Order: sequence, then structure tokens, then C-alpha cells
Amino acid sequence: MRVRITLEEKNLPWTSHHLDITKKENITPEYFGINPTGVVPTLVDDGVVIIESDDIIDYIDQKFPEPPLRPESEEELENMYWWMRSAIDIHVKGVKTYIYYHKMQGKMKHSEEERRNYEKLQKNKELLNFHKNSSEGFTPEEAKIAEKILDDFFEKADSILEKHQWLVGEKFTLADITWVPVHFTLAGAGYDFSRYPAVEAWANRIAERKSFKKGVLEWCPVF
Ligand SMILES: N[C@@H](CCC(=O)N[C@@H](CS)C(=O)NCC(=O)O)C(=O)O
Repeated sequence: MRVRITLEEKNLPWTSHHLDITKKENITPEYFGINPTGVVPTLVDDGVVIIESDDIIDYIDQKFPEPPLRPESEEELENMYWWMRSAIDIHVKGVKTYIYYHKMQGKMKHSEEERRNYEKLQKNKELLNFHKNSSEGFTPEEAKIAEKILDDFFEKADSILEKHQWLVGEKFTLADITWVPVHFTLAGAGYDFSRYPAVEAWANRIAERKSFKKGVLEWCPVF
């Protein structure tokens, strides 16, 4: 979602190679050969391969600067990177755990063969552990920890968005692009955003943008 929104904001031509993760189309030696963590997305631009959505959208914004999706001041730029890095850091423990527990619990049981296949390919310990837990089911305690991680971020975002239009000030940036899919998917998993009215208003503003309609809703009308 992040990468598609960014590409749409820039009006860049691109080709989608869609992998259905519910069918485990990403768990193949071929895909791990391109992205060693086996997750999506991966950008291949003219032979350059980039993994991690925050690095991909940063690369796109630097290589194709118009219209810019970054602030001008050093301080705001640092802030933008802080929001981007935070989303990546809490992805597995916060976002993924919350969504799997509230939306997919009990539906992710892996067969013995799937488990062996995954363990052969996956070298990343956090992901190995996550998928082992997702197959066995997360505990309510793990789900509570995930929720607390998310609450802390949305509380902070809400207090900023009460005063500013966007996460790092008055300019729409890669920080907003990084966080809006988190909002979209968590809302679809039942996370209570009514506690954060300024975040809800921010998400509604982004939902009006053509890039969100084309980059998110055309691919995933409801999560
Ligand atoms: N930090 C990575 C996270 C990527 C990620 O977790 N992608 C999910 C889809 S949103 C995925 O590929 N899940 C399948 C899996 O975990 O095997 C990024 O932002 O690029």
C-alpha cells in the first residue's frame, strides 16, 4: 500500500507482480532469492532491488523528487524518518500480532510440510518466531502487548494531529504514507480509533486523495 500510494503521488509508470500471501505465493525459493525475508513488497527498479517499504518509498522520493514527499527543514526530516522507522520497528510485535490475533486467529494453522518449507527458507528470527506463534495462536497477553504498543503511537499521533494537518507538520510526507496503511488495516481488524479523533480526521483526509483510492482501495476495497 505504501509503495503504491507513493508511485501514484508521483504519477510514475510501474508494473505489479502481485503475490497472494494468503496462498503463500511469497514462500518460494525464487521469491526468497529476491527478498531474503520473503515478505512483500520488493521494488525492482531498472535492476536495482530494494526491500523494506520505508526504504522503497524513500528511494522513490529521492530518485523522482517531484512532487516532493519530504519536508524541507532538517528537524522535520528527522521527524519524518522517526515515524517511518518506528512503523517498521513495531510491525511484527505491534501491527502484525494485533491483526493476526483479532482477525486471523485459528485460520493460520500450518501443515508440517509448510512449516518445514518455511523453516528452510526463512533466516529472520523474528519472522520465524512470529509464524510459529501465528500457527499455534497468539495468547491474549501477546495481543495486549501489541495493543499497548499501538496505543502509545496513536496517542502521540493524535496529539500532533490536533495541532497540525500531517504527522510532521503542514506538508503531506512519507511519514503519512507509512502510517495510513497501518490505520487502514487496524481499523479493518477492529482496533478502536474513536479514542483518537484527530487520527480519524487525518485518515479521512488521506482517503480523499487520488493516490489512496488508486493505491489502496482499487486493490483492497475493504480489509
Ligand atoms: N517491514 C516490512 C514488513 C513487510 C510485511 O510484513 N509484509 C507482509 C504483508 S503487509 C507480508 O509479506 N506478510 C507475509 C509473511 O509474513 O510471510 C516492510 O515494511 O516492507
